[in-house]
Amino acid sequence: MHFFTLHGVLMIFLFIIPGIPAAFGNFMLPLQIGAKDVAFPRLNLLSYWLYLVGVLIAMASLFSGPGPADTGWTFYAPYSIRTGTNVTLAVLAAFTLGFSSILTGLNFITTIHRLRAPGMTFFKMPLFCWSLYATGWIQILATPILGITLALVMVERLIGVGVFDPVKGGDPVLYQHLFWIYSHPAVYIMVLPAMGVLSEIIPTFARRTIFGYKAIAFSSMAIAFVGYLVWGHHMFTSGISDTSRMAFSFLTFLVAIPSAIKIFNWLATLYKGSIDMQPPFLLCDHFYHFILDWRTYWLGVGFVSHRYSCARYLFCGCPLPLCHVWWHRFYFLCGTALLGAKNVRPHV
Ligand SMILES: [Cu+2]
Repeated sequence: MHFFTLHGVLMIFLFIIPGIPAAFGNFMLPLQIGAKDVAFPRLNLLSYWLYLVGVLIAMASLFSGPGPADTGWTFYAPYSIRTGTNVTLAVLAAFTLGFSSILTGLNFITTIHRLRAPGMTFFKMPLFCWSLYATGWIQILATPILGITLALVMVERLIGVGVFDPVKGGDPVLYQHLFWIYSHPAVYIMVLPAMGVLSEIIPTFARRTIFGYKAIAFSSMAIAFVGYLVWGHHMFTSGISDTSRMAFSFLTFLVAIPSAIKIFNWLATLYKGSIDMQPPFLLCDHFYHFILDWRTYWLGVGFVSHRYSCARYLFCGCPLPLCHVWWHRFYFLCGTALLGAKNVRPHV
């Protein structure tokens, strides 16, 4: 479990979340909207230092005290409250990295609202900026919830206040609600910027203007919004009611609509394009396979196997549903975000 926690925490908080927005967004956003810099350069620098401090704390949590956390990257209570491993430092690292992420989102949203060059209206912005804009709102609205939740874990571990541990009168399912209210939208912090990259690369290498510009722009916003409503799909086996399960399943399918809007508009952009098979384009193609697999998975196999595995879990205690979450994280998320990130390079 130490290894999986390490892998999860480093991959999610240190790499995929800041990856495209912090590394590429900072360079591309001002360039693409004709600004000299982001709106708050000093805050930007603070965000960088917070990231660095968060990384150092995460590293320190591996080598100090009672050894690396063994909770998994989700820090589920009550285990995360009770385990003797170094959860407090690991959680503090995620807390600090969260601050860095919030400041980046704040900066990008202000930059887009205030620093667009004259004539650069919202609907003239490149689609990568739209994706950063949608991502920024998630970073601002969702990340604080994670921050507060992790702070409560620290308080409970250090002072013993009963928030999540039932022995102290706390509620462990509350932890899952709070965690996933952030962590599902965080899926879109990771993938929306990658989708923005695709919306730039595909028209460039198909040598056509993007098909359905406004639809793609709005679909980013729609994904960001609907992403807040689906957290319960991570809790199908936590004892939530059948009604909640149905509602969260339905809402989760809703996300497929704006995602499919993107995919079909990309396809329409490729149609009759004069495609230049350069490496960035091939990586987009690969991304396509990831995301199409994902959608097929949700709509077909996913739904059936999900119900089946939930039932198995309820009746025989078989932890198969976990495989679903693993798949979601590692295959889809890391796959698409990484391929998106690899795409960012100067156009030929
Ligand atoms: Cu989710």
